[in-house]
Amino acid sequence: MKKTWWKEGVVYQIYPRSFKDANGDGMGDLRGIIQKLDYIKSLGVDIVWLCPVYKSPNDDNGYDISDYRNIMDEFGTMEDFDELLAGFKERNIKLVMDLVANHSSDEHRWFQESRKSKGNPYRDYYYWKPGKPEGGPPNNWQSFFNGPAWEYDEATNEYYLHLFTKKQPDLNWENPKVRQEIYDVIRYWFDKGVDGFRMDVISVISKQLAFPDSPTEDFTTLVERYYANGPRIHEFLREMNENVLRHYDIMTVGEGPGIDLENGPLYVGDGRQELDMIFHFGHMFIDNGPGGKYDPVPYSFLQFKKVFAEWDKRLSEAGGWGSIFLGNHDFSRMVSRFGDDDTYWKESAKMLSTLLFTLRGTVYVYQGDEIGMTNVAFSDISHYQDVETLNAWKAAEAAGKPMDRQLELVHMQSRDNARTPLQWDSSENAGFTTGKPWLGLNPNHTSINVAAQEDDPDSILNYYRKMVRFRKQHKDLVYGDYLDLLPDDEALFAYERKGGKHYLIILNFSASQHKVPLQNFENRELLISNYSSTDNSLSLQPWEAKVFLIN
Ligand code: ISL
Ligand code: CA
Repeated sequence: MKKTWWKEGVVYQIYPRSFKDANGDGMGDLRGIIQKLDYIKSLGVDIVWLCPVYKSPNDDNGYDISDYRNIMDEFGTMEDFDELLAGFKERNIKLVMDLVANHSSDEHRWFQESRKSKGNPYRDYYYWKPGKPEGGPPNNWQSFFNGPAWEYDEATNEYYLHLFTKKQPDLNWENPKVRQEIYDVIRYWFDKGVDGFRMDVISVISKQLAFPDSPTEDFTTLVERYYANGPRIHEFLREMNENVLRHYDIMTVGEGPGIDLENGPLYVGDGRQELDMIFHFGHMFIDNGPGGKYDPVPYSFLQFKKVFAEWDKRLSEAGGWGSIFLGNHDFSRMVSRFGDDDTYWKESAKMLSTLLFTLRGTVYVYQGDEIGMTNVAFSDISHYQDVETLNAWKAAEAAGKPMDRQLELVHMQSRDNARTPLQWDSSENAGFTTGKPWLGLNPNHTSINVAAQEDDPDSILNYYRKMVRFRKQHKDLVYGDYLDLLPDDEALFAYERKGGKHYLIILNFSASQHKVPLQNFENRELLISNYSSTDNSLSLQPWEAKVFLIN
């Protein structure tokens, strides 16, 4: 397997709005990140992925871009950006940006022109269609954030497509000019010295041009059958690769719903000349019901393990490379979701990080997870800001759903769980801002914060630091083969990693003690555990993690 910096590097994801506010307006900004460069370096990470910082009216927190070559007013200036980039370079940290190219903002100049007239040169930068003869939108597609995926525009008496909010019109990738515009944007940032892109919803950029009505309202089916993996997706990606990507030493990671075991390898397989990595949501959509995340089904631990085993197998067969993550700005907090954020908060947060750092693939750590930040439960919907959460709320109200239950679902699923400001210290605004935070802080910042963990050798923060170093010292944890040993165990996750060296990892996903039912690992040496007092045995305390070297 070919070795590269982006396979070995650990990525730290920054959601700038919630990271650190330098000017007291309550919103994180680039100068805030500059202030924390040494903190980021102290984690030992090699790569930072920065969520969108481009000019944006912020209908979806920067995922609606109105100018791809400028910085959002709230976040600072291009001078700030250049200083930040230089700060990363000085510290030998690569910077990966977010490319949101499935859609722009409706305030982008292209869209402003496009909507003016049917004959405007920018008209076919987007998808415009007349309504159905009997009235209403061109088809029954629904947007990711509830409601129809088409918005009527009076000026020209047509509808435009928006798979996300109506302020995020979908760009028409069929138009070669649009594709060249995007490649130019990519080149612009690479020429500045940026080291790669995470590509937002890249799985849906190629549309089914017949725009068929869907016979089912089931949203998951809609995405899988009609939105994702369109007919020209791989042609577009290959063209992008030929035009720009392959001319730079950079990394790419595509993301998107509808990427599964069958089509995943097509994005990243050896010789495909498309992307380096993708984020699939196999384990992240595990509790999504047919109606999506606000229609949840119970989460299955066996299925969770199976996702890792199957993806590892598929990708290695295809000569592709995986992305390992348990949370990001779109999901609830990993310790609340997969661990126990109450009694075994510390143990389970460390155990989950042990999983992250011992799987094959590039590891992505989401800001705040390194201190075990948890979900928040605001008492009232008025405290929430996320457009997905709010639209789902309105839809539930309109459908006459029980709203107590909906609030519980918001507590469980809202993207704002991951977006509350980073907890730097125990002071009133958690050291995040001197002003009023744009989104409420998690009240537990008085106990869960960076300052409290900085010098505590037993803290989650210092465990992350240790795991980052550990992974670097044991390259077989990056590249070695992966084998799940107990796929049917309801509480234990146990696997081997094998390269030149041989490792056994055993993880307890429960609050009871267990003896791991394995033989043939007699000659073992315990290298890491998340408990301070532990032994070489195969017994595990609640939420315990052990990593052994097998001789
Ligand atoms: O967030 C999800 C579930 O809650 C996903 O379905 C998500 O909408 C999808 O993965 C796309 O996410 C990305 O594009 C969106 C943006 O809102 C997200 O923040 C971004 O990560 C539209 O640009
Ligand atoms: Ca600010």
